[in-house]
Amino acid sequence: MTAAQSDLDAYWMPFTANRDFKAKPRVISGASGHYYTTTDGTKLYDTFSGLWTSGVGHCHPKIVEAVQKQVAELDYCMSFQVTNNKAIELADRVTKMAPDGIDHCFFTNSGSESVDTALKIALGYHRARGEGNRTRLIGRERGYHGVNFGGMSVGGMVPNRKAFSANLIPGVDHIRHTHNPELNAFTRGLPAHGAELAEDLERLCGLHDASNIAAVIVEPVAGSTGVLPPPVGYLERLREICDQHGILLIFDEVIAAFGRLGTSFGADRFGVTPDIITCAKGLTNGVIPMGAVLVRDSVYDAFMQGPENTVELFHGYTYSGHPVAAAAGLATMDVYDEEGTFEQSTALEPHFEDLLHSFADQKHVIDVRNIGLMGAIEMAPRDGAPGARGGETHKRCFWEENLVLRNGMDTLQFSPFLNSNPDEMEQSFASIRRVLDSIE
Ligand code: PXG
Ligand code: PLP
Repeated sequence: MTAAQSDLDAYWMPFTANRDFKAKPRVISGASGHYYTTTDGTKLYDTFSGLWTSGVGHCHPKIVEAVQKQVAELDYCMSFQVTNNKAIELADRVTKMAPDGIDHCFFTNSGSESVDTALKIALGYHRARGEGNRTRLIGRERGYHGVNFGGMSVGGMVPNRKAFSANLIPGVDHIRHTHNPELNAFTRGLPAHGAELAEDLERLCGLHDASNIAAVIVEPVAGSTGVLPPPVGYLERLREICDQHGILLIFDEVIAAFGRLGTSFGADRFGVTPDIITCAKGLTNGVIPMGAVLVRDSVYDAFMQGPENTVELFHGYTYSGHPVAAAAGLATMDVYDEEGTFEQSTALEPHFEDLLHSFADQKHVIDVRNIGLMGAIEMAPRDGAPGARGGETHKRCFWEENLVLRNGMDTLQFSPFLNSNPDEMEQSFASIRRVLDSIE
């Protein structure tokens, strides 16, 4: 091992081929705006805004300043029985941005925690209303809801579930995913075909009796499994079926919230309001970890019964509503407002869409899909080596083009900055084309 490699050895990297990375490491030690800097001083353009996370760019001065000020003013305070001014302010601010009727906010530290919190709230809600038999949770194939036991169980990513199969939580079913390349390949925006897949929820209501089902959780646009926008009419139909049967609808907006679709929430873009929204990432621009669960008044009110001196929900984290994270969140919301970030995102969408679809006739490309500033270019897998073509593209972009590009197997995924410079975005796609031109 070289010195650099042995230094890395202690660190077990998440969702990474550790040995492969450590055999030839290149480590990021700085960032500014739309670029990272590595320990050897190389600048890398970030095509994925962190992991769909840093929408207004890295080290935004306004957020940095707010964090520096807060950490010197109130670094931490107990989150149970007492609270802090910044958490209160951020809950108020975010619920005012949320769709009408969603007026309460529970803080977590990540998307995974938000999802597990939302599932527990759904179960507690039905129990508080005397429908404690509603315990079944419904997810969707190809969904990603984080890595904690609840989120993994309602999730539908096979590699994430495979090793833990016997220990997934019981009482979970999945509706079918909506990806249908035979009918919808190369769609710009929402696919025309597939609204009828929402009827799969009716099938599960028939199988279990709807009176046993607590909640359905879906990403409005499936992100991690390669950007799958919902078919026209699909989310509306899910909402109708949930209303008909008293089932809570949860939108997992860890990616979709805060401007990624040009709106405050994915719910706004699609005109469908769920009962619960989970978010994280763009809540603080990734600067300090934080997530949130936003709930309808009727959900919150169901808990607010009984003696007033009793705890209504036996759930919470040491760091729920952390003051430094909340200060980062408040500064992030200021940036969104002052810089018109969501309008910037909306304005970039057509250009981003054209750039993506200019790859439609590139060698190996079998589908291109996009909505908002979420996009995917899917390549055919190599015979007997699924993922190899995507992995090689990622690596060559990293080393030859100084570009951080995300691939999920053979699908290249894109999450440009909400305030991207169009020229830089174009140059990044030119780099990717150079690499794809020479990939077998
Ligand atoms: N729900 C959704 C919809 C997500 O996208 C999570 C939950 C979990 O959040 P945390 O903060 O616990 O990671 C996510 C996270 C990718 C990628 O490459 C996506 C996520 C995380 C890492 C990679 O698409 N999404
Ligand atoms: N494990 C132990 C032993 C703890 O004391 C706590 C919190 O007090 C936890 C886990 C949970 O940690 P957190 O609240 O940061 O999620």
